[in-house]
Amino acid sequence: MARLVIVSNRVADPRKPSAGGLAVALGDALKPRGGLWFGWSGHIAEPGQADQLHVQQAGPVTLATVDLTQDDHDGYYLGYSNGVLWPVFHYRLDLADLDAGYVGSYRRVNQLFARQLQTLLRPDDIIWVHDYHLIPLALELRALGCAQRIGFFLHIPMPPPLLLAAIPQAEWLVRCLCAYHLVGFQSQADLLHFGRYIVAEVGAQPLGGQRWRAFGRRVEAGCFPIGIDVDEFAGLTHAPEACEMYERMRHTYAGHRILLGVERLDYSKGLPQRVKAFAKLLRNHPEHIGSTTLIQIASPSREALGSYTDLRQQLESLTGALNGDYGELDWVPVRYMHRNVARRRLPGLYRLARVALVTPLRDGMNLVAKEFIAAQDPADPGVLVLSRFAGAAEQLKEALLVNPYDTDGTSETMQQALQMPLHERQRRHQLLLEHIRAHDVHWWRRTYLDALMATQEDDRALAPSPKG
Ligand code: GDG
Repeated sequence: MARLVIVSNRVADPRKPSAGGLAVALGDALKPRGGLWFGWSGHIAEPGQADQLHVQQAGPVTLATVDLTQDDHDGYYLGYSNGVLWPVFHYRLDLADLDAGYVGSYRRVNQLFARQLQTLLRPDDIIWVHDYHLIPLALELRALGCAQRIGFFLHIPMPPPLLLAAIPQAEWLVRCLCAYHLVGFQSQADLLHFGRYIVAEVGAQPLGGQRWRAFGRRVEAGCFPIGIDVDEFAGLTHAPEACEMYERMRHTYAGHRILLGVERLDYSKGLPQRVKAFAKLLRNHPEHIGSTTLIQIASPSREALGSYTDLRQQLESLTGALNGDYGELDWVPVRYMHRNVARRRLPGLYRLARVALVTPLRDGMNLVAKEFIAAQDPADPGVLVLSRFAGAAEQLKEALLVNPYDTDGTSETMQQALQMPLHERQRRHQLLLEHIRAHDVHWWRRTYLDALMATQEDDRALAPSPKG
């Protein structure tokens, strides 16, 4: 049986408890037949040591990593991946550093990855590349003569053609995507944007279904919404750490109703808009004053980038003002925490919340929405308020969907969620739980890999042609 090779920016040891749900799921994909997981080590190389490959065995899984020089890390990771691709793919042209010249580092790191990975590959390996940091990897591997079947999955949104076109290297990026056998997206909207771009902007020839001929090669795309490991997460909910968290917080917030937000502190997640909507809720429905609290966990993320420090200041100023305006000596409206909460404790918080606020301005999928559903007590479940701009909104129709830019609408939906009768909460939760169970992370992985294996071989290689 062919060996599976997973490539992602970061590599996690799937045996470690700190590994997140996705790391565990990818690790699980590798375990049955043994496999290789390749990526950046997370370390900056000592001068002259950047090309070293670190290989270790984690059970049946081989973990192979490389270090990056400070310059390459800054240009590839902070600069191009998170200063250009992340903002544009989340529709934020205003935050993109389009002319800073980071593309050279981005390409160099992808070439380094290709060279190092090639030394470990077998002819019949199946390679699965993850996310926006590594879009050019297949093209670079092909340039080295690798003919293996290679698939790509984009975890973040695919922007509409005219937004993507604002990136000076847009055509090169799409050419890179066309070097994969299969390009996977989170939602139908993303898939549609990709199809429109390659037909309208690069003249791809439609071959029927989600197949095209572009740049002299056949490319196939599909929609594969990522899920969570529902059973694992439900299990965590009953583990001692989560139970202890739940009991402690239940005691602390006795008699209060909790609205909860949990995410990385990222401008795509709509945090300032959420705080403004909560302020409107307190203004328009003063019965909540003294009895309803918003707990907002905003875990630190990409703090070396100015757009993230600006967001932090904006959020802290809004939170401070709201607490000043509405707080009482014995009640603080917003409990804001700019720290990470241990993964094993999170389900206790989810279970405590009457309402989860998952209101990103744009999000590829959003796993917090699914974790919240999995952690609920079916007899007394909380309500999910979900942005229509999260990929998850295509699937989770029984959530209360909101437009997070509409502060009044979002605050009224918070009110509806807080007042929802038990039978309606139960009905919605049951349908949501059935959906995330039927489309869990194992389903996602199987469906994607089956589709990758079913793609037709293409005999025409692509010449690499970097532009930019
Ligand atoms: C990208 C895409 C897509 C959050 N705070 C803490 C914490 N988390 C965990 C959550 C969840 C994960 O991080 C966040 O996943 P999301 O899906 O919500 O968002 P991104 O990080 O932006 O992920 C996204 C995803 O990739 C997968 O394809 O859904 O659209 O943007 O698991 O629980 N975990 C811990 N402490 C925290 O404070 N331990």
